[in-house]
Amino acid sequence: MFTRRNFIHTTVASTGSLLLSNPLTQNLGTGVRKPVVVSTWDFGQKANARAWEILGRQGRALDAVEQGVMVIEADTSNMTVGVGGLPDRDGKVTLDACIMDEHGNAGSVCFLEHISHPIAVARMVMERTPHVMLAGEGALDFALSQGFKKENILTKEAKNAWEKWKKSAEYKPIINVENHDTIAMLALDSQGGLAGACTTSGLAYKLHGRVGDSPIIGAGLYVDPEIGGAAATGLGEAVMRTVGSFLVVELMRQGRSPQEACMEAVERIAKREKRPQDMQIGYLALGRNGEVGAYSLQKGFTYALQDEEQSTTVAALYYLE
Ligand code: SD4
Repeated sequence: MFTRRNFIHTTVASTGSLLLSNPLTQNLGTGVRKPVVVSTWDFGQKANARAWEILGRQGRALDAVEQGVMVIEADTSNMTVGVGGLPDRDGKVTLDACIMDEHGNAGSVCFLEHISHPIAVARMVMERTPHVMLAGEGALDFALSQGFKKENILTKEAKNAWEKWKKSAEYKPIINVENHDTIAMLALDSQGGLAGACTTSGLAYKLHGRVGDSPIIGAGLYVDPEIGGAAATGLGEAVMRTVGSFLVVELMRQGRSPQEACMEAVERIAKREKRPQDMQIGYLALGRNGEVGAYSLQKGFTYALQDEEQSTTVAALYYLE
């Protein structure tokens, strides 16, 4: 449903950029906007600022997305990404991340412990191994072999939160984790190169061994250099069941705008899931012309955008009232 609040917010935020996709503007853009970077949630603005330091001096989108999301991985004040992430129900912080470059190459790590920058390890998997994905102890061994150091990434605050949770041990996904969550970033550089990155500690208090959508190429992130990129945040199981980010990009290939593609992918989940009201899913998409789309199942999903004209956050339109 399009609410008045979202309508106003999106309209204001899109002033000055015809390519910022929303129902008012999505068909008006004809040129190419680059460079541009978008990322999930309000905290994406901080990550975009770092990415922009690279994009603004004609750097590579791949470097921008890696460096950008690393800002959030290093930030102990958020409890959903990198150091400071909330642990699983056994008290272990296990991280998932993936990255794709402007040629469609991909690298990923999942179920990785003790390393604060899983995105950098994912990039090394892409660039230094013949593989796409490394998991668990193998991913850790690989990281150590590449010079990463084993760290304690369970902060006191996260440990305390887990101790408190253990008293009731009630497990249910939290719909919007106080508006900061998985960070996924998509960037288009001044040469037209597209890249994406996604990194998370996953669902808080998940079963030990659980891996979400974020490190799965095609689910949490997908970049097709010819078409555009898409990324997901929210309940990974629902995204994985529909191969969400790949779906968004494929819909764009068939001619949907990034906005229309995100909407269709969310609607598919809303129709398939038994209790969509109990979960949140947000998609963010970037076309290769710099057009942006975003849509979520419920109210609350925001994304951050930076281009030559603006650095802003936008409340995404959403499906359920
Ligand atoms: C996961 N998709 O592990 C991630 C978590 C997330 O908003 O994005 N939450 O399922």
